Amino acid sequence: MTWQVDVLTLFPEMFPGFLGYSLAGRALEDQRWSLKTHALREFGLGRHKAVDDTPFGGGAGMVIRADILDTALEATKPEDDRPIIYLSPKGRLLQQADVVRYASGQGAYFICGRYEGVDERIFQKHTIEEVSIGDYVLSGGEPAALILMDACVRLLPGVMGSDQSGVEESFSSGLLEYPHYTKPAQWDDYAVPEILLSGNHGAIASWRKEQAENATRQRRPDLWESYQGNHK
Ligand code: 6GU
Repeated sequence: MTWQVDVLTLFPEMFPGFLGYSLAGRALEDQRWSLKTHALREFGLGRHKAVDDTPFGGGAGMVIRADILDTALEATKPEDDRPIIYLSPKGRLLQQADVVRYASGQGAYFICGRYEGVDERIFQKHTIEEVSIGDYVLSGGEPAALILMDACVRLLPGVMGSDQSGVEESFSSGLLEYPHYTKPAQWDDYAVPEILLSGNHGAIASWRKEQAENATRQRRPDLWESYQGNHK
């Protein structure tokens, strides 16, 4: 079974977007996953196919109507157990563990919002995971959906090839990655760390671990705390 993505959006033209140019685009061509968009506009009301309205209680911006979103969901939502994910800055912060969980399932159904958001009552009727990709605000959920897809697709069988780069990486070890170097060994005034040229694989592994730990301690005290907790 191919890993299947559906996206409900006001901007279907944004997909596959930048994914078409990378590993995920190649994997899409190779049918290692599938992508289907659904235009929310088609479910809009009246001559202008309106999908939103002004917020009750006043305030800026527009809110996507729950009834319209519901009609769209009922018409297009998955028949299988794929999660319905609403991308929003007030969602639970996406972690690599979530990406691994999504990638190991059948796929996902993404709802991309715009404006100030969606009428909250949609979450009462439907089981929807509200997910954020970081503590900053985007103008819409589409780039976030693309990013989440990219993170999942690279983990699908056969997508990254036979190398180890998908397993031995940051966030599965709990540490940031150690630094990488390639030829030339001497570039202008800058030399590659001597140990990497030593051929001593044990010493190299220790050095890399130390580098990863130092980087994590300095840059990400939050990750460092939980790493230490997990390695007691
Ligand atoms: Cl998932 N959506 C939007 N609109 N902004 C975000 C986000 C998502 N994650 C961080 N900022």
